[in-house]
Amino acid sequence: MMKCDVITLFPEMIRPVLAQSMLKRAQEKGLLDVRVHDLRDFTEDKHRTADDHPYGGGAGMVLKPEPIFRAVDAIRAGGEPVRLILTSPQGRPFTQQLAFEFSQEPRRLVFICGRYEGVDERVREGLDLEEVSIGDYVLTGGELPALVMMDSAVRWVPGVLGDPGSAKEDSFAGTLLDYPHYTRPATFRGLNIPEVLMSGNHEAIRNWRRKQALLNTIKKRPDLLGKLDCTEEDRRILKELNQERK
Ligand code: 4H7
Repeated sequence: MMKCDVITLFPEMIRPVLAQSMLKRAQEKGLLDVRVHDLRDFTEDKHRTADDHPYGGGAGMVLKPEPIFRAVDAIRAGGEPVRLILTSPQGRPFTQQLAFEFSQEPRRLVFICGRYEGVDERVREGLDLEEVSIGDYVLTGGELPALVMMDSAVRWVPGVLGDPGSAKEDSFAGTLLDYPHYTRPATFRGLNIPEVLMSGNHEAIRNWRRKQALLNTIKKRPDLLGKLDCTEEDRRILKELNQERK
């Protein structure tokens, strides 16, 4: 069971996504619990102000520390231990490995979503939090990264995917890209599916898929091959591929 909290100025960026597809079903099955907290509910002035101008001047606004600390205090008041995550471009990279780790986390995962120019630095100084980034690009807010991390982690919770093998077999689990997939019709606009997939020879199909996965990885992400610990079979297939290229 994965337990999450999201602290955000835009709860409606989170809620409709949680109400669809796998994230919805994971919650219905009791495998995921997400509580969305509107940062404005933790302000104390009549205008419900969550941001303010930066000290030292400059353009844009900064998220005030008090509402964020109050939101975290309110979550902590529930008595469950928490793991605080600030989604930020300055964070350590989010990976399949960290997604798996989140899925196994017994504490509540509390995602703090930054906005505007970011959060007051005392949020980092005063809260024991981890800063995590979904990639080297800038977004207008931390909400999409929080959704990305929850989505990627929940796939690892047993029972969320129909077939327990699915999470493991996907791209990156073994640092290889995926093999090509086909469904009906067998011929579409003159394009045929590979013969082997109709052969009923499961060993040959398994072999073909592994070979295509290796080929895909060589072509699209050669950097990933370095990290792969090759099986005997992989070495054989790689040799075959080398032969075929000559
Ligand atoms: C925390 C601090 C995550 C959150 C600063 C968040 C990219 C990622 C944000 C900022 C995010 C990621 C505010 C800094 C907008 C940049 C223009 C929200 N962007 N931002 N500024 N890669 N933005 O995971």
